[in-house]
Amino acid sequence: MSIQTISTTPFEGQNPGTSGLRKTVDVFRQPRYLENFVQSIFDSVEGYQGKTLVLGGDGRYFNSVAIQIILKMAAANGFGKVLVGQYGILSTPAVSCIIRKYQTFGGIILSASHNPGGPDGDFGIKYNIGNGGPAPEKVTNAIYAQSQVIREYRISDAPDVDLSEIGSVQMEKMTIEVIDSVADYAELMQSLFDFQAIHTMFANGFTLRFDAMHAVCGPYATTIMEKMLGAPEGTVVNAIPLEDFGGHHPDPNPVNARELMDYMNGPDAADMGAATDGDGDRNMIVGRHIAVTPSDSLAILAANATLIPGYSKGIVGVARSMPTSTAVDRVAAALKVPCYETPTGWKFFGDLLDDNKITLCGEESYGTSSNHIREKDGIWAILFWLNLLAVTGKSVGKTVHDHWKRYGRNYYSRHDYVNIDSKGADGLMNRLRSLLGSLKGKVFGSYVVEKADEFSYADPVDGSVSERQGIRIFFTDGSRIVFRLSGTGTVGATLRVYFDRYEKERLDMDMQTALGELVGIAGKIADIKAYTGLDEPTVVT
Ligand code: VG1
Ligand code: CO
Repeated sequence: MSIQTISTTPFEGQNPGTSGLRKTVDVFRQPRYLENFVQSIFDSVEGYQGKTLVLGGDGRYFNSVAIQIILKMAAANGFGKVLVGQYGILSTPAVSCIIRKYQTFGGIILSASHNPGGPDGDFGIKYNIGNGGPAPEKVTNAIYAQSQVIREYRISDAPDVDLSEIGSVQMEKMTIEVIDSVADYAELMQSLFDFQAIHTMFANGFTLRFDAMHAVCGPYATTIMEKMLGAPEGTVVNAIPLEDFGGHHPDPNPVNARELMDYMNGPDAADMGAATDGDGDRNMIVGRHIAVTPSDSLAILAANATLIPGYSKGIVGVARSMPTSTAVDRVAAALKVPCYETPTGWKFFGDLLDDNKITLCGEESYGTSSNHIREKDGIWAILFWLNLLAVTGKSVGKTVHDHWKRYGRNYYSRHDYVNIDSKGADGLMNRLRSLLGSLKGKVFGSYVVEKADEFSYADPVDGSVSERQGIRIFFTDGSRIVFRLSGTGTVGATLRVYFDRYEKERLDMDMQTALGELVGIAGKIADIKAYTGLDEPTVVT
């Protein structure tokens, strides 16, 4: 065994987006591509000599190849130890949990999350810091800068390590400890929720259908739901992680989790349906004939937090990403706790959680979590709902309707125009930017523009400013349209348009009917068809 120093030259575009570096497998498979990025991470952080790194991924294609390379590079760069999930499997929330529990230096997650996998799909890599959360922008900017001037990387020529057995092996001066992928995470869940109450609910015949979408949560959900909580075998479906997720987008929304939606709208619907994404940080909650919007889910969890053991003392504050609906704002106001509005992406919640400004946070993109870790957490959200239903005895549907009766309802939808031409997307945003000054007071049908701006965020903890985080048009009735470009795609550009309309009294309108006029206005103001070449959005959630 010896350590090699290999000369290299930079690759363009190794710029981490909303959540790590994501590219097609083809791009990642180029010689030196992964190595360059990993060395750039190590070169951008200080003080890791002799320290511990957590390493794992969602099991997608290229995961096992990448893990071996990263182990050899960690050994060559002087890490003392790597905690790696058995078979290289760790969900994103499990990595966050393990970093925090063992107070490691940081962690590397191999995943492109909800993006499709397989040889023709996407791959991704994300660095998390010692608080367990995604590296903040100052770190990701440094990694990118380093990737553009990199000259060499270090790697051991040790043979590949067998990751199928739990236990320790040595590589150079570094210890590699293969750990159970589920145990630490399951223990954390047990410390937050009333497992006994949920167990009793299942024993009394409550039914759950958990769709793991052939992604990382299969083993976690099977252990927690079926073994620990006594849900019947078969509760978890699509439970075996596959390298290509069975050819589907492992994205838990009503469009991509069609199978679950059909089941929950059919005659055999379970009491609750749930799904998680590629790396286990997203969740979707479904009741019989009702899908809970993620923005409502966050608001409902906040409103009921004191019913859950881990949050029985109440919450100190909440945060949501800017495009997320304002449903949680109303709950925060009623609880008299602050509500923070952050740019899209979990990395912006880290400081607020570390500084104890918030307890719960979430995004419209099917992400919710709390201060228990520093990532969004799919199984956590599902357990929160199960615990809530076990305590109240209500159905999912009644829980949602009761919430609307008390707080009013935010009709909410997101329209995605996927893989459009980048020039067109930039053109659309630039034109909107140029219109901002002239929109105020303009009348569109029954709507009047109250103000329009471009969101920028100053982190209240460290003062760092993130600009150009989305264009917002507010109307006098409190409705809102938001435009932003995705930072997780790998081909062309993706335009996201978010619609949010609040109604105090009219609680049972059809979603697309309630938002129809706003959708038309967005198309008109942004001239979406001309810039994207699309008559209709690609995905509506
Ligand atoms: C999307 C979502 C964002 C989420 C991010 C990562 O980003 O909108 O809310 O945090 O994905 O989620 P974008 O830039 O494409 O809109 V995950 O589960 O893919 O890591
Ligand atoms: Co994810």
